[in-house]
Amino acid sequence: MGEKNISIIGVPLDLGQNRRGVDMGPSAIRYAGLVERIESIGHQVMDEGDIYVDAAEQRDSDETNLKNLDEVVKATTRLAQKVTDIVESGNFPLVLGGDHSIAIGTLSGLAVKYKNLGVIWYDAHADLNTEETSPSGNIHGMPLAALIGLGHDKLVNLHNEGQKVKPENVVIIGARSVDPGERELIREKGIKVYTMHEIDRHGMTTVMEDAIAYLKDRQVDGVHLSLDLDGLDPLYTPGVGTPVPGGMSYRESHLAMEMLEDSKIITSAEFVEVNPVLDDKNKTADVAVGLMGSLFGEKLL
Ligand code: EXY
Ligand code: MN
Ligand code: MN
Ligand code: MN
Repeated sequence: MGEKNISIIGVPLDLGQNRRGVDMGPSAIRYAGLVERIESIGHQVMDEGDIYVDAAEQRDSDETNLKNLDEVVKATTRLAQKVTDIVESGNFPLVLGGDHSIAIGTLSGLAVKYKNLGVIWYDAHADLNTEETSPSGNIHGMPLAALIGLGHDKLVNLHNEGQKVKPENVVIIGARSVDPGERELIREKGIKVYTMHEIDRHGMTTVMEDAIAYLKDRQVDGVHLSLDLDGLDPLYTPGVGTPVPGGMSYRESHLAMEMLEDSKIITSAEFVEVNPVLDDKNKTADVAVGLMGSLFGEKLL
């Protein structure tokens, strides 16, 4: 594994959803020993602190089915600029959530450099809702829609105008809770999705081999891993805001990370939805740090 220069950014944002506590995700992950873990593998690590997040005037106000829109836009805009700076400095951006709405900032920042970026969305959910289709008005269920150019223009045009990610460059892995509007969008845009059914039928090895080959065929100029800890089964990651039973196992997830490391295709990553308030001790943050270890080349032997 070539030594990397990794820049860590925390995003203590919980305004993209309703359950308090996920703003403490970055602290929980640091407390789980992230910096030491990655340094022990031989990488250079720079912890660049946290993005400032404004307090919400009317938290969860949902007159527009886009709760806390302005505060989410402000925080993700700051994040986008920071990610652009990190990428332009030549470092590897490692973003810590915070709820999954932060991905709008991360990927908007990456899109300044990567014009044909691949995205691996490791998640129980598709996160492809818009204000028209969302059952909750929570923006953490909308990032991928906004990034492919659909939804409120403050989200779609964040940091720079228009679409940041092409739908044909997206691979969703682990989906098992997909809303009607999202299903329609997946069919309409032909988005590649490996649900838990495919993972059960074919196994994680085949799914990851196919996903990596698919993205290579797309001639992507980088691949971003957006890993939502609720993609794993809640048995392993109970500290998440929207747990869904029947998820990916601890070992399936490590195998996925090990295969991504082996492929050398990953150019940036974010780990989101760690909520220590809902957790069993710091178990979910511990799992997140372990997965990052595998993603950055930690070996079992
Ligand atoms: N699909 C549901 C919604 O849009 O409200 C649940 C979304 C959960 C999103 C979490 C981040 O993955
Ligand atoms: Mn998600
Ligand atoms: Mn999710
Ligand atoms: Mn979630």
